[in-house]
Amino acid sequence: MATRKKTSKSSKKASGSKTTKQRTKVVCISHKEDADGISSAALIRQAFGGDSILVDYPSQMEAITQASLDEKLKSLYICDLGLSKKNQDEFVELMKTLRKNKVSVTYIDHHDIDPKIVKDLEKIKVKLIHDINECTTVQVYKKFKSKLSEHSPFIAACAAITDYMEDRPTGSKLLQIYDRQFALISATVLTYNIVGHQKDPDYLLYLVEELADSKFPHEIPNTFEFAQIQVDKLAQIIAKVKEGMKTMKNIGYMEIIDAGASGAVNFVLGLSGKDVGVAYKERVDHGIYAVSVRGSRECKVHLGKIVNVLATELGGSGGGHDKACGAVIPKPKINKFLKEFNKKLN
Ligand SMILES: [Mn+2]
Repeated sequence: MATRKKTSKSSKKASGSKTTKQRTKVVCISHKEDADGISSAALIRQAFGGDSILVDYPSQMEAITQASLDEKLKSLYICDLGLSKKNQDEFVELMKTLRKNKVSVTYIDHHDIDPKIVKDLEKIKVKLIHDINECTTVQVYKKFKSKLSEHSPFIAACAAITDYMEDRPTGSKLLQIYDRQFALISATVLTYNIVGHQKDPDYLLYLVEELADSKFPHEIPNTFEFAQIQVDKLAQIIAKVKEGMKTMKNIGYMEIIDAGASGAVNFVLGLSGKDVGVAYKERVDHGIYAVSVRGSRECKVHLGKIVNVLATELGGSGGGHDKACGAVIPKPKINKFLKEFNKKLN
């Protein structure tokens, strides 16, 4: 196992100074579940230093709240974390508090956003970098290119690949710099290491540091070996999905027991022959289901918008992209969610 560096680059406490509350800290809160979130955190770290805080959707607001209470916080970057009907107003309120305290806030994202929230954020001068047509890391790269290393477009290209956005204007240009197969294998190995380490926050932070340090995924020890283990697990999931998947008129769906829902959902989509696949997994301690949804190329509706509304109606939350999104649904409501979702796709 490689030696991991200390995770904190933040400035030391000003010793002996009696003028308190000097704001010096740079913090980036980013999405921990995929290569776009991890790579965004890496490029922000490369450009501005500071601390990285990696979160999933259920813990997003809590993390922003915690960071906003830090009296040393000077500038906050929030990356690849989409908002939903459930949390968007609370998000604006938190931003207001931060702005009152003169904290500089940059919000960089590519998920669907309510135009009203855009206005609210612009009004309080949150720096909003938002384009639904490029992944977050590509937008970070474009915006802060002058502060980034020669290696950074490679990180951005990998993030674009894993977010299915390597065909977009900037994403495709960045990918063209590199050999396609080299970028694909790097992005994929990176993704498998991220997905397989969701319960190891130190490892995820280590990945952020190594990427910020301009390392290729293959230069980080054991990444390919680890990816091979993940690939084998996925092969086993294929067999399970073939056995356990069910269908309604418009969806294929399956409850996942011993793997991640997001790892299984593409197989549910593909093997069901439907245009929409749903995989869900119980979060045992929370009384909720984590739901992953994917649409085929033929799927013409915006799944993220539908799921955002439906999940909120059922007391959960959700949202995301047109063909890839997620939700949190209270456990007793999962069947209702599936039925209503199927109906809305008519
Ligand atoms: Mn993303």
